[in-house]
Formats: sequence, structure tokens, C-alpha cells
Amino acid sequence: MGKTIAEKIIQEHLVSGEMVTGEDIGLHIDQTLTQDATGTMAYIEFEAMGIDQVKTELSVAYIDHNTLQSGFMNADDHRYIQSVAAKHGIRFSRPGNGICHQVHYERFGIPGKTLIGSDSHTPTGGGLGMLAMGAGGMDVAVAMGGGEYHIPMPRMIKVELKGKLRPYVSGKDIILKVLEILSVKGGVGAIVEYGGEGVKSLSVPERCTITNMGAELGATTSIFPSDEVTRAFLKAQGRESDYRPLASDPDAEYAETYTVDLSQLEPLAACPHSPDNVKPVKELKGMKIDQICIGSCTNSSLADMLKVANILKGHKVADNVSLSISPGSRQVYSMLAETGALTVLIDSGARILECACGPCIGMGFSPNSEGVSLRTFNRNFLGRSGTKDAKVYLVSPETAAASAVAGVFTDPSDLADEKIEETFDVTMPEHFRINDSGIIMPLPPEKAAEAEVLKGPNIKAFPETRPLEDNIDAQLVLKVGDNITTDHIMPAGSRVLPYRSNIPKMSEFCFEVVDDKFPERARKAGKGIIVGGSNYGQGSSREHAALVPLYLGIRAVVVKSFARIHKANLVNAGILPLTFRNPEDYNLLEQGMELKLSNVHQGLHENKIMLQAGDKEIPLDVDLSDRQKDMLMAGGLLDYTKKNSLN
Ligand code: MIC
Ligand code: SF4
Repeated sequence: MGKTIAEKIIQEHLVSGEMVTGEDIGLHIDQTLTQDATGTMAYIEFEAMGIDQVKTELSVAYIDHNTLQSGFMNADDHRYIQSVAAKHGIRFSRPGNGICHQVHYERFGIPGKTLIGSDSHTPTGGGLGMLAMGAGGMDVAVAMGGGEYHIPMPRMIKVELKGKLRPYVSGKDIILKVLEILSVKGGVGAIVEYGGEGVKSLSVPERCTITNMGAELGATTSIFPSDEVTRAFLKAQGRESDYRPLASDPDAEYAETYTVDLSQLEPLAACPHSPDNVKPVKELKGMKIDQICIGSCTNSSLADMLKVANILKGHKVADNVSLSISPGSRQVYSMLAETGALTVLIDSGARILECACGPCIGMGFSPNSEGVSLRTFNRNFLGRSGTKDAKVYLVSPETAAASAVAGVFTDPSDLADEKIEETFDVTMPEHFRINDSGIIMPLPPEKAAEAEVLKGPNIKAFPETRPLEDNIDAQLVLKVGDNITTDHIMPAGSRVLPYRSNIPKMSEFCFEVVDDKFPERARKAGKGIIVGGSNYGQGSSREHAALVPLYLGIRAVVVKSFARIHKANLVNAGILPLTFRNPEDYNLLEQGMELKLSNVHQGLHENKIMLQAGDKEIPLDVDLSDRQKDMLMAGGLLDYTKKNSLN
């Protein structure tokens, strides 16, 4: 039987397990990346493993999330990461050098390699033909130490692209269409592979927009073939030698296949508060806008920025709109300067921000009360912008720029007049400007031994763990509904991000958007259980959404279904993830009930555990690999690795 692209890469990197859908597989990881908001924890965990030099082909530590530096905390975190990276063989991408995913595919990504990153948008690298996956910080630490990365073998989904996009429709509209078809749950447990005639008309940055937002499908990752377009991109980056062609076999088999006709696509928008709440822009036309943000790891490439500049050229940003633009990397920024496009952006009245995540992670730029904000980003979860009653719409750079000029929601196809080519067709340079001054190389191993690791007072120890108890008596401290995101569990933004290495302080913000009394209640209860609906833990890979509940005494999370990375993070933290055998039993449970899980050890073994709530008995399922069960018994991944070799 023929193989898909992902199956070929998995086969080349398979260390343990069998490639049977749903079975646990262990993969050798070639490259890792971290960003600062998850990186501090990942390096604290890496240090706890006592390994001198990383064992990967390449590991990069990026600083792109917490670049605000209000107070000493972020700067201390940056200094810690820089010092730990220098000591252990990890390259360090300085603040201002760009957003991790953008810089990584420009400078480091290689077709056919495996990459894991402590950020859920790591699949961006799939646009280059990499098998790139988001993971918890602890999993990245293990991979840096040479350990395998474990996932359930995904099923394969094919998205066949036919036809060619019209000029004012772009990669963002394609992925919004796929989100409309599959929803935020449709990709769970799957790898989404793009194929068909339409692929060759898409540039690498456009492909990366699509694979980036595959995270919002809940997919393990998304991947494109590596073809002549990939070669040309790598060549323009001075890295043609990294090129390797990759395609699926003609008789490869897919569990599901969908077709998107590019020639029929129109500009789309994801409406509040979910990336799959998709509508055509023409239905939103005329809605008044307060703010527009262009950038993020989804849409901050040179091509995106040049299109924006073309649309803004000769115009002013409407008086009622505040427009921010964050170029994705120093390379993009310097090329905007070189081509003169930066002057156009500045002259339009846009606010040019640093090359970083910025507004995407709520680092400033929160909209006004009840504000309407159009963003070229990938997430519009309630409250993520920092303004709880704001309405965030996710759109393409073309829609964002056209709307910035008009001051109201505008369909960029309305600009498709005689100047259509000038406006929408941008030619990519044959050679990108290459300046890696923002990357600091690690110390040579002989100097690394004496190098000091610099930890500031905000960097606190890892929360206490314990081996799994056989009987758990705990209070139902929180009951939530479907599609709870890790932004609900552990919000980000400028108030909270400075404490990413201080779990006790972070715990004050846990579940704030849902119920701000939760931390106090959980602390009082001592031991707690959380109950939730389906797709619990979707979104960000932040392991803080597991470490903070661990700190607050949470022993188990019982839900209808989990998102992949969060479930793995719960296990890594030593918290039991359980699912209802009969989803309707969710209705029997009420917040405040005293719950009992008995004979947990045996239940773990038999894949079923009984939950007692008063006189009710509720059967729960255990869906975990043997390795995950051992990890839970030990008290989480760190305790497990202390006992076992890194596998
Ligand atoms: C996000 O987009 O939510 C983040 C911030 O990049 C996160 C990581 C984090 O919480 O630090 C992600 O996507 O994993
Ligand atoms: Fe940064 Fe936003 Fe991308 Fe997350 S989604 S890595 S916060 S730009």
C-alpha cells in the first residue's frame, strides 16, 4: 500500500510502536523550538534531567511572546533562557528577531525532518514539508535530551485543492474554509495533508498560513508536499541544499478526503468567539470597526505585508480605526524597509509594532469596550484580546487592509478594479536578505561546563508532584461546558505572562474568565476534580494549564473528550484525564459534590474507573498508553524520567 507524506516521515523516525491508527508511537525528533512563555518551564524541566548538551540536530529558543518587559520578570526570564541555551547547545533568537514559527521556517525548517515545539502553532513548519508538532514543554525537554516524542498514531485526512485562487483570496481564506468544513474538533487525532493541482500555485508562506491554523482544527499537524516551490523558497533563503522533494504515493490511503475548489473561494472571516464560526466577508460588509491588527505567526510574511502595503498605498487609515502592523521577523522587516513598503505603511498612519506576537497574545493593544477588532491572527477566543466584551474577527491581510482604509468591514474583491494586478500580485525576491544577527550561537561544549545559569527571583520551583493515589476523595470544584480552551484555564496577556515561571502567582488567574472564585475554592478544597464537556483543553499548548491545576490540588479531570496536547500535558503533570463512558452522565454531576474514585490503580490497568457521586455510580473510561499509565503512577513525566531512561 502506498504512503502519505506524513506516513513516510513517521516511518523514517519511528523508534517504538506500530503505525496503526490510535496506537502509541515514539518518534525520533530532529529539531525543537521553544518560545519564552513556555520556554522557562521547559528549560527548568530540561535542567532537572541533568543532561549537558542537547542531543537534537538543532534546538532553538525564541523570545517573542513576553517582550513587553514591564517590571523585571520578563527580562529575568529572557536572561535565564539565554544563559541556559548558551550552556546546553541551544541557539537563542533574541527578542525582536521575530515570531518563532516565522523565523523557524525562514532560517531553519527542513523538509522531511521532525520538529516539536512548546507552542501549538509549531505545525506552521508543515508548509515546508516538515512533520512539525506542538507539544508540552516537558515533552520538548525530553526530546532535547534525545528522548522519543510519543503520540497516538494519527489518522490521515486529505484536503484536495483544485483550481486557482482569485487574486484577492489567499491562504487564510483556504484555512478558514477548511475550518468551516471540519470545525475546531474535526482534526483531533489526525494529520491533514494538502494535495492536488492547486498546491503548486501556493507559495511557501501561504502554505505556512494554512498549516499554522491547522492547530485550530485540533489536528496533530498539517503538511504540504515539498516541491519546486519549496526548493525556490529555500534557495531564496540561501538554503537550497536543505531541499528534498516529498510527495505522497498515488495509492496512499486516507481516512477522510475533502475537496476545496480554490477558484470558487471568496474572502472569509471567523466571527466571535471561535475560529470555526466562519462567514463570507460580504455578509459582514459595512460593519463599523474600531481596531485592526495585522501580523502574528499566521499572516506576517513578506508577501502578506507587501499586499497590505499595496492596498494602503496612497490612502490613510480611516479615522475610526487604529491599525497595528507587526512584521513576522527581522528579515521581513528589513525587506519592507529595502523595498520602500515600510514607508507606505508608516505614511498610511499604521502603528508599526515590534516583530513579535504582540496583540495576538494580549501583550497590549486590547480593543476598546465592546470594540470590533479585525485580526489576521488565528484565535478569537473570548477574552484573549484582553477586552472581555470585544468582538474579534479573524480575516486575511487583504480583508484587513481594505477594511482599514474604508473604516468598515470590506470585501477586498471590491478593490478588484483595473489595478488588480498591481494590488494583489506581489513578486517574491529571488534572494531574501539574510542577516542572522538576531541569533546567538551556544557556547562550545568545552566552555559550557563552567557557564553560569542566571535565575531571577521570579523563577520559582516546579510544583510538588506525588505518585498516583489508589483512592481519591475530592470535591467537584468546577464544572464547565464544551470547547474550553487553555486560554480559559490559564489566561495569557500582559498581566499574567510575566509569571509564566512562577506557578504560585499564576494560580491566582486560573479559570479567571469562567469563574474568578475558582482558585480560592480549589485551594480550600485541598483536593479537587474538574468536570467538562467535549474538546476540553483546545488551543494553546501551554503546560501551565496543567501545572497550575496541579498546584491547586486538582487530581483528575473528567470530560466528554480532550484536545490532544492538553491531555498529554495533564498526564505529564500527573493529573488523571478521564472520559465519561456515557456522555449524558455529565448531567448527573454538579459543582460542589463530593466525589470518589476508588481502586484507581487497578482501574488504570483495566481502562475503566468508577466515579462515585453520592449514591450514583458513573463509569469512566481510561484512554491512555502503557507509558502514560506508568507516568501517572510515578507522578508525572519528570518523576517518570528520573526512574526510567529517556524513552
Ligand atoms: C498561543 O498562541 O496561545 C500561544 C501563546 O502561542 C501558546 C503558547 C503559550 O501559551 O505560551 C500556544 O499556542 O501554544
Ligand atoms: Fe505568538 Fe500568536 Fe503565534 Fe501564539 S498564535 S505563537 S501568540 S503569534
